[in-house]
Amino acid sequence: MKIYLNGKFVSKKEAAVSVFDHGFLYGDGAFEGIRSYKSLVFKLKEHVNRLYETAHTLMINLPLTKKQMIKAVVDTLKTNNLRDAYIRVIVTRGEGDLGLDPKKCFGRPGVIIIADKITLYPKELYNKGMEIITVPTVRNCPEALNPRLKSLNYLNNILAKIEAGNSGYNEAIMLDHQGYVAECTGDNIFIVKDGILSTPSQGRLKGITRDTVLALAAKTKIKTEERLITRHEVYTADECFLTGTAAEIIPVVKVDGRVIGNGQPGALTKKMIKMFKTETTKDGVKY
Ligand code: PXG
Repeated sequence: MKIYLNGKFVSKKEAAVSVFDHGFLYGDGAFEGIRSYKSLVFKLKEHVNRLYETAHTLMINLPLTKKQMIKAVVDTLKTNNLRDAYIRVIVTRGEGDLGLDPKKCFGRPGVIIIADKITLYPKELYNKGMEIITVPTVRNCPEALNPRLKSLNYLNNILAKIEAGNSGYNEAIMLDHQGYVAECTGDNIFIVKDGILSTPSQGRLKGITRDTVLALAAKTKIKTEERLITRHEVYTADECFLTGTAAEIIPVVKVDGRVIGNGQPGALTKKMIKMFKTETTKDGVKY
């Protein structure tokens, strides 16, 4: 495996960052998780745009232009001879001293690109649907650390993932700071009620898979809503599913012990999975 590290390809063993890197010391950085399907990097431009938006708010000046970043991702895939892959782009503040002041980071921001494989949930769950729970840890309040930032500081999500695991579940719903459904630890959430597809409007990452599903639904005249959603609405939905680059689209059939719909992956969920699959072969950067 060859890893892109600040403009060079190095082996897994050589791919190391300084213990003084603020990405390591403080989670001071940004990342993206991207997939390629049959030599097409799905929604690469959208991922790069989101990465640069996070970096902009964090005031991290990336050493690459967006165009160079796209090329670096593609080169990493080519170097590793991967046609179907999971790509992790990591941007760190760079090396500094032991204070958290980013002004004292004399090093250039670091850019690391790893291309590998990922399986998030067991395969059979995609057919029979997943059971999830709501966990006590609420999603970061937007005014403190906006969930729209895909920062290297994922402790909020990791705490929720631990709570899910402690209770024997793979994934968990996190509520926002006002008690509405926000998202899961690494996925966005959708519900279907009376043919309308709804997803939370606040307190969550603006997922690229989520936006793809919304766009596909609009294209096929399925009504969509981005709004506040309560747990009661999830419990009483006809269908529920999660979306994410790693997860893709996964049906949810039980939430907090409540059966969703008839307890089977729903018709609209299955339709979206099918449409999404087709889309992954179309919309991206070919290599
Ligand atoms: N919410 C959160 C909190 C995420 O981290 C999503 C939603 C879905 O967004 P996209 O843009 O991917 O549709 C994410 C993305 C992992 C992993 O290693 C997690 C994500 C992506 C890739 C890998 O668990 N989360």
